[in-house]
Amino acid sequence: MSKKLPQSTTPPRERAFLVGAEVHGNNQLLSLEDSLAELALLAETAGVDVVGELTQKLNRPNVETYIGPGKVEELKALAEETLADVIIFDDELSPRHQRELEKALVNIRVLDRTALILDIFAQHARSSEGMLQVELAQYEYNLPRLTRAWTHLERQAGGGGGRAGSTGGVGLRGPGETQLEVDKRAIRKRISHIKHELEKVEAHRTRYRAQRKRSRIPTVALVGYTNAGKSTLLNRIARSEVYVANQLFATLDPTTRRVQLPGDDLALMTDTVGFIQKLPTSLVAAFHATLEEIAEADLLLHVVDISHPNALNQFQAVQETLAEIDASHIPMVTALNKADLLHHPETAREILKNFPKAVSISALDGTGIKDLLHLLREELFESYTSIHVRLPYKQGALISLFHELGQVDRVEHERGGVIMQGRIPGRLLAQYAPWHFEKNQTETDVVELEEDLEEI
Ligand SMILES: Nc1nc2c(ncn2[C@@H]2O[C@H](COP(=O)(O)OP(=O)(O)OP(=O)(O)O)[C@@H](O)[C@H]2O)c(=O)[nH]1
Ligand SMILES: [Mg+2]
Repeated sequence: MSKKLPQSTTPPRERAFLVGAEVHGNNQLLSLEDSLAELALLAETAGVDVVGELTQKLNRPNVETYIGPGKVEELKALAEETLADVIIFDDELSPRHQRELEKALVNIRVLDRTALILDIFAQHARSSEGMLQVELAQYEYNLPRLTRAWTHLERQAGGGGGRAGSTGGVGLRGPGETQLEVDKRAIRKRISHIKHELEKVEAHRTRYRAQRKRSRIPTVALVGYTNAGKSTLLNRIARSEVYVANQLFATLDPTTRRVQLPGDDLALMTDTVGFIQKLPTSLVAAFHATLEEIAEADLLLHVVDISHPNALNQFQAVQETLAEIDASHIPMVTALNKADLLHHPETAREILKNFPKAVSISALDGTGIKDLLHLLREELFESYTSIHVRLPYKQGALISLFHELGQVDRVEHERGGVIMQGRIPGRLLAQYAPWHFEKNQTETDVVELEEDLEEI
C-alpha cells in the first residue's frame, strides 16, 4: 500500500498492522476477509494508515496471546519490517491477551476493534451527553487494562494521532505500577461522577420524550449499519443539514427533525448512531440513553446500503443489535438505499422480495423518496393492528387513547384494571407492548403490577 509523505506541519500518521482470526465454531456474520476490510475502514476513519495484515484460523484462542505462539513471532517480524506503530486485532481481546501480546511484541502497542471504535467515537462526539457516554465507555474499557495505556484516557475528544513515544497516540504507555492504584481510585471516582451526570441528562431526555409523546406526533427512528445513508436520508426528507460523510460513525449524537408526510400529516424523525457487527455490549450499554430513542419510537426506518456486497449480513447485524436493545417489537419499514449505484436495477426488485415493507430509494438523487413517504404515512396513520391488553387503571392515558384512536371490540373491567381487545393504529403498538394480555395471567398479577408501578 502506498503511503503519503507526511507534511512537516502535521504529525505523521500512525502505521497500523491488522490481525484477524477465525475461531472455529464462532458464528461470524462476515467472512474473515470482509471483517478485516471493515477493520481497515475503521482504522482509516480513526486516522491511521494500514501497513499490512495477518490472519489465522484457530480452534480456540490461545489463553495468553489469542493467536498461537508461532503466529506471534511471525507478527513481530512483520510489524518490524513494516515499521508499524500499533497492532489492531479484529476481535475483542481480554486484558490478559493484550498484556501478554505487548510483552511478546516489545515496544509496540496492541489494540482491538473496541478500542478503535472508542477512539472514533471520541473524535466524533459533539454533544456533552455524547462526550460523557464515550468517556464512560473508555474508562470502563481501560480500567481492567490499567497496567498499560492510561494516558490514552486523558486524550480529549478530537485529538489526533502520533507515534508511539510521543503524546497523543492511541493507547500510549502509562505511569508506573505504584501510581496505578492511585490512578484506579481516581478513575473509579470519575466513573461514578460521569454516571451521575449522565443520569441528569437522561432524566431531561426522558421528560422531553414524554412531552413529545403527549404531542401525539408519531416518531420514526432511523436505524441501520454505519455509512448506510441515514443522515443523508434525513437531510433529504427534512431538508436539514445533518453532518454526512463517507466514513464510519459520522453520526454519534441523535438529531430529531419534524418531517411532512403526504396529506399534511407530521412525524418526528430521529437520526442516531449507526450499528456495526461485533458492536461490543459495553458500548451498547454506554449509549443506552441514546438507544432508548430508538426503543421508544413508533416506527423504525431501517436504512440498508443495498449497493454494499454484504448488505444482507449488515441488515442481520442491525436486527441483532435491535434485539439487544429490546426494539424488535417495533414495526419496521426498510429503505434499500443507494439504488443509484446498482448496475442492474432488477437486482433491487429481486432483493425487495425479501423484505415485506420495503422501498428502493436513493437518498442522494431523490429516487423513491415519494414512495417511501407514502409508506411511512400508511404505516403510521393507516395501518391498524389487533391487540389484546390488560391495562392497570393507572394507565388511564393509554385507556383513553385506545377509545379515542382505536376500534374497541371488547372491554372487561376487573380489580385493578381493564382488559381491552380491539385494533389500534400500528404506530401506537409499542406503547401497549408492556401490557400485552397473557391468557394465564391471574388477577393477582394485576394487583402485583399495580404495586410494581407504585414503586417506580
Ligand atoms: N451513491 C449514493 N451515496 C449515498 C446515498 N446515500 C448516502 N450516500 C453516501 O454514503 C455516505 C454515508 O452517508 P451518511 O448519510 O453519512 O450515512 P450514515 O448512515 O448517516 O452513516 P453514520 O452516521 O456514519 O452511521 C456519504 O458519503 C453519502 O454521500 C445514495 O443514495 N447514493
Ligand atoms: Mg449519520
